[in-house]
Amino acid sequence: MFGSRTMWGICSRTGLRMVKPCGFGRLRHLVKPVSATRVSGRYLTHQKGLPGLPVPPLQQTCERYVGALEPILEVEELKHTKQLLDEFQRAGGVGERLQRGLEKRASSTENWLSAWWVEVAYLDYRLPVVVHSSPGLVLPRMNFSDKQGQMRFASKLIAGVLDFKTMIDNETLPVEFLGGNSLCMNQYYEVLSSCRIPGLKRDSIVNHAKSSQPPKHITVVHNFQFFVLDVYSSDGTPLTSDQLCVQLERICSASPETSEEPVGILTTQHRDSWGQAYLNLIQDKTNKESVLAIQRSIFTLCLDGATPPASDETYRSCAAVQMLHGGGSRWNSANRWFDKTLQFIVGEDGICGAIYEHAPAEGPPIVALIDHVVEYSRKTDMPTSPSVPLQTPQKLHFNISAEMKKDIEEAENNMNTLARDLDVRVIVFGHFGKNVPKAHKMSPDAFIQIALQLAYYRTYQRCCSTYESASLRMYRLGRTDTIRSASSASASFVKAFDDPNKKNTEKVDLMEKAVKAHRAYTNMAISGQAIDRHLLGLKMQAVEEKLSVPEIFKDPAYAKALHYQLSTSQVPSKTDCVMCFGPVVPNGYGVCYNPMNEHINFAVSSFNSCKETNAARLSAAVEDALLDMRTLLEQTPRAKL
Ligand code: COA
Ligand code: HC5
Repeated sequence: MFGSRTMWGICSRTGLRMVKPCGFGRLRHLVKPVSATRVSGRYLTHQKGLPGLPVPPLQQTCERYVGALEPILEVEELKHTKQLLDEFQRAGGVGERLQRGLEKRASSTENWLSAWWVEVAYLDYRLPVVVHSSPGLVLPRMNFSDKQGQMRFASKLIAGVLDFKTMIDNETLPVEFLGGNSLCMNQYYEVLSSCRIPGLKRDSIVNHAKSSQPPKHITVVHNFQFFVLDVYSSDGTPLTSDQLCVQLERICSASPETSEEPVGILTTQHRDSWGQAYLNLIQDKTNKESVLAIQRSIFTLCLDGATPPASDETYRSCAAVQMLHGGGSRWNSANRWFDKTLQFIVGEDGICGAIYEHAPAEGPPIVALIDHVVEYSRKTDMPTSPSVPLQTPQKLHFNISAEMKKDIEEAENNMNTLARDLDVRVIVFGHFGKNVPKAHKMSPDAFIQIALQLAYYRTYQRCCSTYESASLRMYRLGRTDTIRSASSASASFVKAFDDPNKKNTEKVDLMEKAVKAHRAYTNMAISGQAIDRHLLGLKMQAVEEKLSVPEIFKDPAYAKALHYQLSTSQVPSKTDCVMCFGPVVPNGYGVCYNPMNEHINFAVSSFNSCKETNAARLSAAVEDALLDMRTLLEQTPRAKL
């Protein structure tokens, strides 16, 4: 699945291959002005050429499901599940009916899964987006340490995003490739000018890029106060970074520390509570206009105040916390609008990064944008500014009732509890990167995943249900499926590793098998043949057809399979950055990693309220596992492949 197209430039940041000549990028002369929307020809032609997401065969999924359960279930439990699956698949049974329904749906929709997935994974999910859903991204510490430097860097950052936006608007973004196949580019059109809106039971997403008058402003938040900043001049050209810097200075002078209500903190709430508070908030006309201005804005820039002190050693972990939740109400948690799809965060002391609301897109498009911004910000030949007067940035006002004040107080308390609960450890594993597994002819991603399995097993003496994100972007509107990294092969390897009765040759053989099995699962997942989204689809189809939910979904084994104590994701980037997210279960870990050639950045998260988990302990175990696996490979002569 890899490496067949040597003539193309390889984009090491996403692990995806970027191809200029055959993208819609070639037709630069056909460019549209800034307001161009996605409905023009090139983009659509590319999208239409993509295959639709397949519906895997029913029997295949049932068999593979049993295989995936083996390492995490007891024998008796598995026997019970097999019986339920036999009944489910029986000729003329409910499985066949649902499968037919799914196949019909696949033939009449652009993607049979994506809308359901966005609802189930995001819009119906009611825990706060903070920590529980929105990923953070930490950039290397920048070279500034005061307010002036903060504003100068932030203005370059805005200019860099606008430069990337021009490529989106003009459809000159290079198409990405994975294993020789072109990828769906839709997510790039979903991340700017969009926002999540809280509802009472289900949230929604608005995307103003598609409106007849797309927004020309960003929102800037400083000392918890929001401003609208127009970033295009009247002739449609983006403001230069010099001009933007002047505007940011005006914003900072207009927003000293005040006792104004920190309204942004409301977006950290449980979604039902925020949905209710939102209705109250927007009853007031001024508030409604202010909220709309934030929702419509291209993105939000958070100019943060001070952050808790950190040593060089803890810097990246502290920065990850700032990106994920802002550190609580006394630090920067209210200096955000967490519903906003994309928020850039720039602190006073060189700390910078981003957080994004996950519903509209996966990490890779966000990372591609950020890589571009970093490259752009390093340019020395910035365009110079014409000296035209610029409109004063507008402050957004909020009228806060006594009831809203209470909501804000409650949000502050809950946010502070959540901030105290989250533990994040960033480690830069410096001994090797993709180079070592490659030299041993192994997939680096699979090698890292098997090391995670070993680390977990050594810590808990058991395997756990493990999630790794696999991209489905080979298909139109594709999002993700699950690579189940705990397999029978990985279980055999991790159990043998510290067994003194096993020979090294045997251990290496088991390692190879585990790594190969993982890579095989990956290939299966990215080609739409994994099990998790298919099972979800069958369940949703039952709901759609108003049938009772089949027994296989009420089976405790299904709940166990979905209780991911390891929730992991590889997110590569060109820039040496770290991405992070929280655990998805109270007693689990979130592990995000960015494998570079000679080192690997990891962010491991856990909850302090869970006595069994400890991010520092697991990250140390991961380092040991990687090193021990290398040592084993180096010390053991291998059989011919
Ligand atoms: N021998 C030597 N080299 C190998 C190899 C082997 N046996 N197997 C793989 N490689 C090479 C590949 O050619 C590739 O080379 P490159 O660095 O020059 O590009 C490199 O090793 C990496 O390959 P691998 O580690 O196998 O992983 P991958 O890049 O194919 O990525 C996934 C695997 C699962 C991460 C990827 O398919 C995917 O789905 N990515 C998206 C995940 C995502 O969306 N995350 C965010 C969710 S919000
Ligand atoms: C900026 C990097 C973000 C990575 C986020 C990510 O991996 O999200 C996963 C999305 C998916 O559908 O698999 C979900 N996860 C965080 C729970 C792994």
